[in-house]
Amino acid sequence: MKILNYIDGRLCEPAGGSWLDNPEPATGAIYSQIADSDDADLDTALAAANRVFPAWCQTPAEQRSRHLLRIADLIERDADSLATDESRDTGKPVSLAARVDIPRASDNFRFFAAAATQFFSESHAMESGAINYTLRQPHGVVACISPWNLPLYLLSWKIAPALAAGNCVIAKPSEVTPLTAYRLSELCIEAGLPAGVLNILHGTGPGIGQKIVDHDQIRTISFTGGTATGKKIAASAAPKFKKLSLELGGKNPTIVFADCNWDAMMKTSLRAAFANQGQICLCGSRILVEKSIYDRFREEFVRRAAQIMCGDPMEKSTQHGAVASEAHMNKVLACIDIAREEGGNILCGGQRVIVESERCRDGWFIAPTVIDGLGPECRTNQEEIFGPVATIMPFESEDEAITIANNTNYGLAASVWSNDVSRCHRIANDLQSGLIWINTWLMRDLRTPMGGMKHSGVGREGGFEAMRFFTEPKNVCIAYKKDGS
Ligand code: TXE
Repeated sequence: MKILNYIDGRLCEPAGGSWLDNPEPATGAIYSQIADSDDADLDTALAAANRVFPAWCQTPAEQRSRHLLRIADLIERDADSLATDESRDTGKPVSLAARVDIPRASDNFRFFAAAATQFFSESHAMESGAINYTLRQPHGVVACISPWNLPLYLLSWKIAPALAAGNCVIAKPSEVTPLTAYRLSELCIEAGLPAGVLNILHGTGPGIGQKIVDHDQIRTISFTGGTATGKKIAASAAPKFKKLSLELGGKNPTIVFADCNWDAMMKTSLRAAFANQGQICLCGSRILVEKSIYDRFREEFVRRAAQIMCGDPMEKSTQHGAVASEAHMNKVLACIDIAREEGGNILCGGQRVIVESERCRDGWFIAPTVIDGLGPECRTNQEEIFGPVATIMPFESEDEAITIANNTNYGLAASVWSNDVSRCHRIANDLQSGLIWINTWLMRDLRTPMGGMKHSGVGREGGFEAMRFFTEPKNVCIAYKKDGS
């Protein structure tokens, strides 16, 4: 099977004839070849996007919206096979892809189809006799670069607002998980999206990814991925004053107080730690627990983590699949070794799992791992692991919980469990995180700002924040006094 580029409305082989292997994480076997794009592919895509941009940005919002709705409908029609493909390409349980990834991809198109028709700009009247109105115009051709953990979900989260706002797009999905982006390009053709409006180039990050970032015709870049890659992109973009949205890593605290609703907290904290094998930037990987309930929490959390069903992602009963790549498995296992060296107690997991299914014997599985006995300053509690690994730490007071929670370079998300309403408001006010959940986790309203502070990124996605990111504000001031003063 060949995963082709989508350029100027057509599926095409890479100009340079170069291909990358695409393995299935659950088996380790190569099952497809990915187009490895180069400058020539980028030039063709940019020529197509620039050619169609004037027509696309003048297409009435209502019609742009209909294009996005058609794509959403087709994703829904093919939801089952897309979920199977997403599971195969990422190693995540097919049940998760069917419940979360694919529905969310169609929701993204549907949501921004509505946003296209609801977006508005401001006007400011001046008492001195003038009125300002702000035009919000699309940039032209923008870049959307997405990662491997939630492939279609995060790609569509960028593409949909960019198109809704009237831009043309050069998208670069992760080379680790390109399959559903390829499926999306087939659906865009079927939906009748005008040629060149969306172009999807496959290939490596340092290769075609960096070429896209560096290209003078790309002035706006929306990126989700690792903080180290975000730094590189920011450094390349800064001298050219490009507009950037960076959604990067996290080291998110789950803060548990003794007065919480225990059952809801336990169930959700487990999900926050291990959903998608811990490969969600919003995962709660540092669990801070009030000292009076620490022993009870540790016993139940570890017991339940050890019971999470790890197996063939294609089995409906599987709760915990493979991690996305062999390199990533080795990185996560190396992080667990560091935790051991730092003196951490591995309470469960801590190693690669050979699952029972014959098909998956060589797959890249890691058992849900819980570690305690480490202080907040150690590497394990400072660096993003991005795998099924959570640490537990005790705290004595609200102030101490906040201090530990804020004591990292990251500032993406946090969740707080307590039934004391005033305390929840106080903590939400003091936490250095872009997203704060109280008595829940990953409850998402697509209208709300999504993104982090500190090393977790720059800018916000979601709702009109995304529409504003993908448009350039231009203020027009009209004086209506006769002397024009
Ligand atoms: O992601 P990369 P990696 C974190 C997580 C993980 C670490 C590294 O901690 O262990 O990042 O993952 C493209 N110019 N997250 O290295 O490289 C790349 O092809 C332009 C958190 O696999 O950040 C892919 O499409 N593009 C995260 C995308 O960037 C470049 C999700 C993301 O890959 C590029 C994933 C370059 N120079 C990993 N280099 C989250 N925030 O959810 C790479 N890319």
